Amino acid sequence: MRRLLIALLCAAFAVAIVSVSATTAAPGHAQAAKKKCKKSKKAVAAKKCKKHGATTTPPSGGSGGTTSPTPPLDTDGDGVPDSTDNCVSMSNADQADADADGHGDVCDTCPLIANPGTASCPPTLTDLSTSTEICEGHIDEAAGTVTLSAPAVGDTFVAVTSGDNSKVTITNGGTTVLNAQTTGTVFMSGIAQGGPVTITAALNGGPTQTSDISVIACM
Ligand SMILES: [Ca+2]
Ligand SMILES: [Ca+2]
Repeated sequence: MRRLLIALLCAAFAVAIVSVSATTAAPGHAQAAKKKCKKSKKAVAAKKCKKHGATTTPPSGGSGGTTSPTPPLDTDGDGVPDSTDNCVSMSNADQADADADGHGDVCDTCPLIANPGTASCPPTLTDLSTSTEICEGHIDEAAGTVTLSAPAVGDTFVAVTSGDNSKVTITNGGTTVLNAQTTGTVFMSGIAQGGPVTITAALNGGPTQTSDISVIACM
């Protein structure tokens, strides 16, 4: 009887130990299993990325990312940014501006006469035409015409000079193009026979126009 009781106690004790070891070992085993699963998932994802040629990027906001500055706008691609280009729509790397009005020569409608900002080009002298001949002894003969590129704003005086005052003189030193007109008549006097004599017209010191005239004997 005593032996039987001892045997039963031992059996009960053994069952208890097995039960306790089973309950305490379970969490550790579960954690190990979870870790293994997590690693396995990462490995699968990495393999998938590699297969599609993608690379992993650091999370945004971290210290690993860098941004390059946006280059300034250069519409005509001449190397001069729009913000400082004197001709934004046409390439002019040299930025040439003969009349220094801020409009580059290549897109300045009047490159030799300053028209800063939105100002239109002022009228300029475009032509001087004279008779081929003028009569000796004729005084104040209408023998020439000057032409402006646009109607004069106010009365505009055009200076005209003779290359040889002993043969041809210019009455009043030139002619006046009246307000809103584009032409003016040049009066001359024939002094002595000879020629050709070069006549020159100039407006406000700008480009000049020239023409030749001779003095002949007239009946
Ligand atoms: Ca440019
Ligand atoms: Ca200019």
